[in-house]
Amino acid sequence: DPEVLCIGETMAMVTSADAGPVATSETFTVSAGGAESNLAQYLAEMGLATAWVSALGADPLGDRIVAVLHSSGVDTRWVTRDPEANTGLYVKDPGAGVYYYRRGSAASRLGPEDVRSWPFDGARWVHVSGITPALSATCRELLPAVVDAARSVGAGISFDVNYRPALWSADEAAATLRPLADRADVVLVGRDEAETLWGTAAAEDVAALFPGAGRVVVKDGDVEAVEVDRSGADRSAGAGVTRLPARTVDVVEPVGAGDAFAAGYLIALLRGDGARDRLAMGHSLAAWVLGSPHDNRPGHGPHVRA
Ligand code: KDG
Repeated sequence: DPEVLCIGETMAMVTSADAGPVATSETFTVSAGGAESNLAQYLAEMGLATAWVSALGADPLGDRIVAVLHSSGVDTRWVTRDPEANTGLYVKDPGAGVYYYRRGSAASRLGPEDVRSWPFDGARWVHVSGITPALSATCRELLPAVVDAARSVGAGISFDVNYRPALWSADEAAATLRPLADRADVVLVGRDEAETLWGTAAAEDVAALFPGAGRVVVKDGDVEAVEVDRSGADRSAGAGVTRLPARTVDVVEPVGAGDAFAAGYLIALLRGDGARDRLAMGHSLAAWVLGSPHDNRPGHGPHVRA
């Protein structure tokens, strides 16, 4: 049974093969794009029994996503295929940004009742992100149910804020995401993101937004990452604050760096590393993906070989 569950939407990701604009490129690659499944791939490759749990359309793009995740060793047994909805699509246009075609997607039709069929028994850790509540009204009810299920089996919860402005307003996101983050054991948030949503940027102030969360990690791009840890038995001694500068890298494409950081941090946390090593592992995986045009697993390439 899986020890880690990563729950959230993955879309078919379309990128031009020659890095040219979508409007004129002739050749495209299709891979899997999803914050939570990006993380699942790193964890699986590090040897953790990891399941990505979600829904896809009963379509060939859904088959392709399953194939990509399989090739990284991710357990996809709990991915349902919805015959009445499509797999979401995500198009990257170099220089111009990303375009979503995901409204009404199979994953957007997930809801709190789905949690009952997911493999929480035996899970040690559950990872979710702030993208999910932006997808639909039923998805908004999903995360509280996931948190309840994780708590009921004693699993830890990580929550990556992942504010996506294309999906909802900052006001709505700020109000919805704060109580969810407050219930997590680990909150990962970008300094810019915290500033946009809650008008707070200093790590200690950001951590104070989520007093219920054991550890809050604030990532300040190419500057540093800061962990505020209030989880220990020495809680009375106050929060432990650890800061670690980011690595210097030539950035090829930043998409996916947050997922890589989160994966590195969690891999280190789950194997019992201390705060400095948790941040260092986050920076390492982030640097690796920043220097590559891919969203995840640089070196593996976006293609699935049959
Ligand atoms: O973190 C990278 C993700 O943004 C990308 O893979 C797509 O999950 C995605 C999203 O919803 O933006």
